[in-house]
Parts: sequence; C-alpha cells; structure tokens
Amino acid sequence: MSSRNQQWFERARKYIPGGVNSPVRAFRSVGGTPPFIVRGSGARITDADGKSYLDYVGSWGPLIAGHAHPEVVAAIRETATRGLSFGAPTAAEVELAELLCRLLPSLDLVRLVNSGTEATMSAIRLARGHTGRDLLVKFEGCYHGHSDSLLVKAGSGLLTFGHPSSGGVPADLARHTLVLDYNDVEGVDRAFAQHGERIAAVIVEPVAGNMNLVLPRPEFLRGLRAQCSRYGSVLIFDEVMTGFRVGLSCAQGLYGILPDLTTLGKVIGGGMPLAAFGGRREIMEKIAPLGPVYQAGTLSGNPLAVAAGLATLRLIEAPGFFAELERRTRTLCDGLSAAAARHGATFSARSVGGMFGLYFRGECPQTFAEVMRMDKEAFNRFFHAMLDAGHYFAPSPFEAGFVSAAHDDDDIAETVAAAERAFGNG
Ligand code: KE4
Repeated sequence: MSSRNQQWFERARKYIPGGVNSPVRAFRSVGGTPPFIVRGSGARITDADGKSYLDYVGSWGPLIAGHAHPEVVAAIRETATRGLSFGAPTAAEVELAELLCRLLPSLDLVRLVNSGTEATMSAIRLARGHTGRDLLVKFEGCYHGHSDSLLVKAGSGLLTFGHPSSGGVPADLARHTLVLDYNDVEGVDRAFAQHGERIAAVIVEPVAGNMNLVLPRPEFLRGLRAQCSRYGSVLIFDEVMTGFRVGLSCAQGLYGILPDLTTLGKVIGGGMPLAAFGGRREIMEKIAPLGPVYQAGTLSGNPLAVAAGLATLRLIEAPGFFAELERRTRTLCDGLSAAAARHGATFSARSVGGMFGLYFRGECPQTFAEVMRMDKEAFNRFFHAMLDAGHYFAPSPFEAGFVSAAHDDDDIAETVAAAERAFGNG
C-alpha cells in the first residue's frame, strides 16, 4: 500500500512540474519520495503519514524561532483581521524599515520585496543604473535566486565571460556576467585589473550557503571591498541566507565589511514571503520613484509578511539569543563529527551562528572545487538513514543546514544518537 506521501506526490506531478513548486524539494538529488508536510511546531514537522521529524531545514532558513511560534502566529492572526493587503503604504512597513536600518549600519534606505530573487535582481539593476556599467561579477557555487543575469556559468577560460547555466537565458545577457572562483583573491585582482572600469557590481554570499557552507577567507572579503572602492563598482552582499542567521549584525558585522548594497530575505519574513534590498543613500535614491531605476511590486511590504517579520526580528533581538543558538548549532556539529570519528567515517562539519555544513570529506571545504569532491553517495546514505529515523536534513549535499531556537539540547542529543547508528551501519 503506497504511503500518503507517495499518493500526494503522484497527484502533485499531474498538476505541478515535478510535483513541486521549487526544484530542490523533489528529492531528485537524493532519490525517494519527499514527505508532504502537514504541520510544523517548534523544532518538528509532521508529514502526511503522521511521521514527525526534527527539522534542520527550517524552510531553508526563515524559521529561526521555530515553526508556528506563538508570537509570530498571533501577529499574523491579529493583522489579518484588519485586512490582508492594501497596495498602499502602512505604518508597519516603516517600523520594519527603521528596525533593519538600526540593526545594519550599512543600510541608509531599504526597499521591501517578496523574494530573495526579487531583491538580488533589483540590486543588480540598481548597481548597473547607478554606475552606467553592464558587467556583473559573481562566484561559482554561489546562488542568488533565478533572475537571468545570475543563471550563468563560468566561461571556457579564466576571465572569459559567462554562458547561460539555464535554458531560456540569452547568451547576449549571460556574457555580461563574469564568474570567478569563491575565495580566489588573485582571480578577483586579475578580473579588476582587466575589466575594473566596466564592472558595475560584484555580488557575493559573504558566507556561502548554496554550495554547502563555505566560509570566506577574511582577505577575500577585504579584497572585494578594496577593489570595488578602487574602481567605483558596487559591492553587493547577498545576505538572504546569512542575514540575521549568522548573527544579529549579519555576516557584514561578523567580518567587519561594509557593503554598498545588501540583500535580505528568509529570517526577515519569519516564514512569510518577504525580502529586501538596501544600502547607501546615494545609490538607493536612484530607485523609482526618486530616480531612473524602476522597481515595483503589488504585494511588496505585505502587512501579514511584515507582521511576521517584525515579530521574528523582535524575538532574535533578545539578549543571548544568538549565543545560545550558536552553542546548540556547534554542539550538533561536534556531536556528529565525534560520532563519525568513532565509526571511522570520512566526515567533517562546521557551523557559524545558527547555520551549519556537513561534509563527507575529511576537511571542511574552502572552495567550490573542494565541495564538489565530496562523497555524494555517502551523503545520500546518511540523508536517508537520518530521514527514516526522523531527522530531516536538506535533500542535497550542496545545501547548508539550520538550527532554530526551538531545538533544545535533548533534540540535538537525539539527532547525534541517530547519526551514531547511521555511521555505525555504514
Ligand atoms: P528566493 O527567491 O528563493 O526567496 O531567494 C533566492 C536566494 C537568494 N540568495 C541566497 C543567498 C539564497 O540562498 C537564496 C535562496 N536559497 C535557496 C536555498 N539554497 C532556497 C531554496 C529553494 O530554492 O527552494
């Protein structure tokens, strides 16, 4: 008898491409049937078969306070009784913008949008409009959403311009994107020496989370800042994932680098569709209706999403929130590494703030090439053993994981014990 998850997946594929509304959810990298989630509460989610899991995906980062947090749900419920959307300014949007600008010194002005893709797409258009230049620099392994200029893979040789990495992206557009190696300071220097006067912007995940977790070399971020300042290019920190996840001052505070523009998402919406881009006044004032760079959105600043975001940000501002979240995330990584070592498994793990990376290789990777040399089969075996045991990790070896404030020490210990059994079974 097929499970309810299988029944829903079969029905879903009749009406939705691949049965999912975002590709990674289809489990094509790990195989098997994705659980169809019916509810979340705190650190756990429950699927259509009634099976519960400790959740280390957290909707890919937003659920930092845990699922269905009473204060977040209450804020949404109370707001909804006064209407869902007006397409007109509301006071709550001002309160959220004020809060973001207070928490991030690099934000003079901020614009709310509905997704991380919209935020990065708008920031890139703004940087191009501000500089009058076309060339965009990104890094292989970093993901910034699915706007055309970002779905580009590296050219054939070093410093050659990009080619489309997705169907439907015009080659004429892709060639305006230069794809470099993450953490390669010399490569950045060569690119600026050769093209600096034409570079509109560099967009980077200041802590990479879309090629699994890869930390920046401090000289890498410092180098980007220096070159962008020297050539008048816009430095965009894409903090959609790291924003208010690695700490209250985000990655820019952790590494002490002030970007010109920042994109945010995930945590700032608390699980509702909300993202943002913001930065230096001189640049942000080029956005409509003040300046010539157009950007708009029917549901931008949506009252329910703003209510959820404000409630979430107020929760994470609590004294000690990140110290405790960081301790629990590190405890998880240390526990998994110790369990792997006891069974001779080739495994490493690291965390920063409330996000972590698990690697089926001896050392934590520092480059995309090192990430790609991970043992993907070993990851898949671990993933399914843990899923069967009720521990839900990202269904891909190239994704970061997330701990919430709702994961307590017992939950972490339960996951480590399940990993001990998984590593023991090979
Ligand atoms: P969205 O358009 O998915 O809201 O955000 C795009 C985005 C932009 N920048 C960064 C650094 C991101 O991590 C993301 C989205 N992250 C993925 C997780 N790898 C979302 C999961 C998915 O695509 O379903």
